[in-house]
Amino acid sequence: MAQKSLKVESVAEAYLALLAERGVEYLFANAGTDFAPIVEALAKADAIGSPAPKPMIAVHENLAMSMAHGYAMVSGKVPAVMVHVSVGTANAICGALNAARESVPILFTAGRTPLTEEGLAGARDAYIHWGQEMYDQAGMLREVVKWDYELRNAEQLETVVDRALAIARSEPCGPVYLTLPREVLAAPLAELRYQQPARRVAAASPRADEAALAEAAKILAAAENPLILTTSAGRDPAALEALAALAEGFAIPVVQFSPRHLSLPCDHPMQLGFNPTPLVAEADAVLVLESDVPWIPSRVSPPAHARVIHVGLDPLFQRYPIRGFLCDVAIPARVSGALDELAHLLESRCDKRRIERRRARVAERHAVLHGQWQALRDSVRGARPIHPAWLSHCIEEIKGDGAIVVNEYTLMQEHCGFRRAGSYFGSSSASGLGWGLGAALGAKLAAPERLVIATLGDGAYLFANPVAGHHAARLHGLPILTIVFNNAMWNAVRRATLGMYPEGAAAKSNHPAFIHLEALPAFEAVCASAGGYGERVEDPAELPAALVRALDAVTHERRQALLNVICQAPGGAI
Ligand SMILES: Cc1ncc(C[n+]2csc(CCOP(=O)(O)OP(=O)(O)O)c2C)c(N)n1
Ligand SMILES: [Mg+2]
Repeated sequence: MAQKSLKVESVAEAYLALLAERGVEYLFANAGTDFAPIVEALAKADAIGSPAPKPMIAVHENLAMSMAHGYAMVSGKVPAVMVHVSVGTANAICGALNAARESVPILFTAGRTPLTEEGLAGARDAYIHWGQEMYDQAGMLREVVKWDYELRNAEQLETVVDRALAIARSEPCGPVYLTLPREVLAAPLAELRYQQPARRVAAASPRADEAALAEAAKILAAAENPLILTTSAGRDPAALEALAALAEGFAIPVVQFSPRHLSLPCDHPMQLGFNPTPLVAEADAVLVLESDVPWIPSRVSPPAHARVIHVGLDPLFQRYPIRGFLCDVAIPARVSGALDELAHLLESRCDKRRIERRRARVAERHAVLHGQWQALRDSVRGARPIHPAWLSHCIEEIKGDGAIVVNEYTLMQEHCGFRRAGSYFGSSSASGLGWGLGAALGAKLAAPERLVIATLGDGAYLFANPVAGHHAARLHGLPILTIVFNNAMWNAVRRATLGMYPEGAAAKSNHPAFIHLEALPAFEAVCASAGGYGERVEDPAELPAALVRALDAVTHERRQALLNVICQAPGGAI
């Protein structure tokens, strides 16, 4: 435990130095007049070589948040984001919602309009300094973040920064929000004194309660048809192996519903796909691992006699207003540890013959399911417009095991397999569109040696503010491959309409409102305009070669690339 000190001239310098000392490597930012002391402090840090996070410009706040999100989810470190007062915060909230629901730790900060009208250094000196002030700037997002506060003076700096980071890093992790008034940042300060390492650390993750685990083991051992459902077990990298071992050892099938992380390798014998509906209906015990929505109750629910166990860092998802999934045992725990202990408990309780009978049944289902997927791929490989299953399969063929894929909606995982922990990331359950492009850039920043692919719908791409995204890729030297599944529509809106009104007027209309996206710009030219490689692909036979060309630009020329793949939207008439 050491008391350290650093010569500084302002609170802003001390603040930035402390962030760097606490391991915050990057400050993703979109600036305004509130940034003057930060700009000054960064220039000084640069000139004299004092510690500071690396500044990363993003020309839209949603991009800054998405880049920070992608960086945090791949690196496991906490990034800082800073935006311009009330208005910048407003633009960033969609990104904060995404990060909050995915438990992604971000130190989200914003300037405050100068509080004083004259007198102090940093006091108001521009027209906007009145209109941008709010009574409660943090009120806009208090429901979203885990904690918010305003830095009021230099004396509290270390406590405030350490508390912000400790709360962001304590499970379930998530964004915290700190406002930084201009006068406070500009205030003179001669020395930063701080403890290194920090004396206010994050809370350790919870370990499963023994009695609750024993109850869970009893339920699973007694079941004929147990089922594991997960969305994000793989957020804990050790969970992939633990889940693979438990599922295989006790022949329990696994469905990854709406996965945001890879939780089980695609070729695992217990991998039964991505649709829980048929299996939930037959299960007599369900083990839900890190899943906010394990099934859709209006479609299916476990039979009344089935017992349901939920395991996760917050198995009740306490920040969700309503969530009524049946739950007989709820175990707050890191999934990998809980699964290891559960496997140990099951070892002595299970009936080996029953397990082997089940293994044979699951193998049959596995073969049928994988056969159906293969048959679909075979039937659509020549389809024009290109079928998303064929595109997904072609991506699997080129990506290699080391790639990171960031998917906003459109990649079909049954046709594009993943094996390694941390190789797949899906969009947040908050589903704030416009995340994928920025998140892929942040992932590349965290893992520059790995191939990073963003798979996006045409809608998701447009929401991402593509000019800003391609600019960031070029400016920060982040050569990613973006693949747009361009069906020229918001198919999600179409599917929702057909689902509610299968025989309705919209289903019969040639041109229902708010579904088709006509007159789309040439996405490949948008990427090319930022120095990237761009290509439009319409011919399914040409797709593998186009992917190789794009990959070559990314890996050999170290240029970003985009394939604008003209796709069909399967399922439904309009
Ligand atoms: C910020 C935001 N606005 C609107 C929506 C509603 N929404 C969900 S999916 C979707 C369409 C996505 O289009 P695209 O990416 O092209 O995928 P597709 O539905 O065509 O497969 C929309 C508009 C949203 N999720 N987030
Ligand atoms: Mg679309």
